[in-house]
Parts: sequence; C-alpha cells; structure tokens
Amino acid sequence: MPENSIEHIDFKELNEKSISQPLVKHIYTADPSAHYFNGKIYIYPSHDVDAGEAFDDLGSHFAMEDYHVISMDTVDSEALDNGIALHVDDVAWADKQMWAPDANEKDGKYYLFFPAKGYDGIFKIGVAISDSPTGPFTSQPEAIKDSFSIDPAVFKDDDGSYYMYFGGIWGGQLQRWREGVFNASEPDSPFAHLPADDEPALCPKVAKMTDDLLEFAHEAKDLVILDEKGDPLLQGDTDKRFFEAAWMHKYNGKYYFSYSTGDSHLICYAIGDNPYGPFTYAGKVLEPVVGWTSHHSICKIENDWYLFYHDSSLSKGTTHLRSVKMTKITHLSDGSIETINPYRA
Ligand code: FUB
Repeated sequence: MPENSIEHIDFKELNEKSISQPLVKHIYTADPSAHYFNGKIYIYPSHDVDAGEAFDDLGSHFAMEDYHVISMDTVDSEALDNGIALHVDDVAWADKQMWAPDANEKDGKYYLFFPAKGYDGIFKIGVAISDSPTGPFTSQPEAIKDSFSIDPAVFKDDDGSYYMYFGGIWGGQLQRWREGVFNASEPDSPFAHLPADDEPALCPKVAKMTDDLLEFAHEAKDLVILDEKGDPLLQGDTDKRFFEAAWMHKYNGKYYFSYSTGDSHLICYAIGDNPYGPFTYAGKVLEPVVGWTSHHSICKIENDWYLFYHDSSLSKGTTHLRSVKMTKITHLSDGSIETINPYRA
C-alpha cells in the first residue's frame, strides 16, 4: 500500500483490519530488531521523530537522534520503553540520522550496532556496549573500520560465530561503494551510480565479526541472491531484489536471509546453506504496509516464531512516523514461510 494512496485510506477501518496494533504509542518506533535474551524479549528499533526535514528520495526526513530499547516479559505482556539507550551527541564520529540498529549478546555484554552519517555525510556503522540489554550503551570512539552503508543485522550462528549483514541502496548509499571506495562524484541522487536494470542487482554485504564484536574479521563480501534458475537477481527485478533491511535467521539447519525490496514495498526472503550464501529467492514474508518503508526482524520466542515489523497507521500514513508491531509467523512443512498480509481483507 504505497503512501501515494493514503488520501483514500479510512484509518479507523484500517486499524480495525490491522492484524496487530503498535507495541507502544507514546513514541514512534520503526525498523524493529527483536531478540530473545535470557527469557525476555528485547526490541531494538529506530526512534522516529519529526525533525522538520524536507522529504526527499535520499531519506533526509528520517532524521532520528537516539535509540530506545523496548522490552517485554512475554509475547502478551505490555511493551516497556526503557528510555534513551544511546544519543547521537554521545557518539564522537556520528553527526546525524541514527537509522535502523540491531543488537546482540556475548559473554554477558550487550552490543548495539547502528548506522549514522559522519560529519562528511557518509554512512558508517558503529558499535556501542552495555552490561544491560536495555543500555545505556557506550559508543566506541570510531565507526567499525571499513564499514559503510546502513541497516546492520548481527546474527549469531550455532558455532558461536557472529556475522553482520548490512547495506541499503538509494539513501543508504550502497550504490556509491561499487568500486570499494565511496564514489563522491555528482549527482547526489538516489538513482545515480546504480547498475542498469538488466545488470545483476547490488548485493547486500556480509562480514564475520572479530571475537570482541568490534570489527570486521575480513573485508565485507557480497551476499548473492539467485533466482529459481540459479542466475543472480537483476537490478530491474524490483519486486525481488535487495533494497535494505537485512535480517538472518536459521530454521531447520537452513539460513534464511530476509530483506526489504524498498520501492516495491515488500519483505522477501531467500534460503541458503551457509552464512555467506549464495541464497535462492524463496518468496514474500510480508505484503506492503501503510508508509513507504518496510523493515522487519524474525525471532524465535519459546516455541514460536514472530515477525516484528512497522507501519505508519498510527500517524495516519506519515511515512517517517512509524510504529512497531508483531505477529506470529509460520514456516510451512516444505520450509517456505507463509506470506503475511498486515491488513485483513
Ligand atoms: O529508518 C530509516 C531507514 O528507513 C532504515 O534504515 C531503512 O531500513 C528504512 O526503514
């Protein structure tokens, strides 16, 4: 449901048709990365605000300044806002745009991974550490060496290795890193520097983390997504190719890489046999939500799997004022994921 149709939406009816309601309503939250740590649910979202920035296709209106961690005792409990966990003013290298974060735990310490623009206008990814899953987090003085672009998701594999998946095109600047260095040439347009529609799509990136979770253990690699014939998806496959919002989960020994298709407003997934891929496109997780962006995470809680996602229904379609929601998700017996429609017919 792209935002250009919002004038036709009856929001009262839409709320009644929504399969779930916002987890919190006193602030706007988006891009939820959910984890189940020590028997409790922790959600690491973006904290949406209206900073008065003009709308553009580079996402300048997403001018977020801090992160709040949301916690829940059980899937049916009230969702609690634990206050400011990290503010951009406390990150020496970051200037603005605290976009979609993730977190993970190792040896009793909690690591918040987050993208932000530096003072040079280039997105990098940073790490901040806390003794508590709800923060407050203390940032490292520098961004992760050789990090770039947005939307980090850090997955812990069964052998105790951690991998970061990241990247985002258009405002996320992934297209400017095609040669391994930031391409600063004009124009500064979301549509410049992209492959042609009949060329392989830009790939999300994957890097194993060092043991201390503070750096990449190797240069980030392309995560290739293949179509059913075994060919890489093309940039013109806009209803299937990667745009942003990387996430990884493991189910029955297979690796499920899920992501947003951005301008076609879907959450899709691809399946692989190892953390690096290649992955084969497998279908849709979530149909379009109200608002331009779609961003999610998939998390096992007790014996069930849940999709955490966002929409802009609470703000009546304001695309940068979103609300985090959750709903159960089903892996079918053939390993596919049942597609969710966020609004009943
Ligand atoms: O919240 C800002 C950006 O919007 C995120 O980084 C993207 O994934 C999209 O949801």
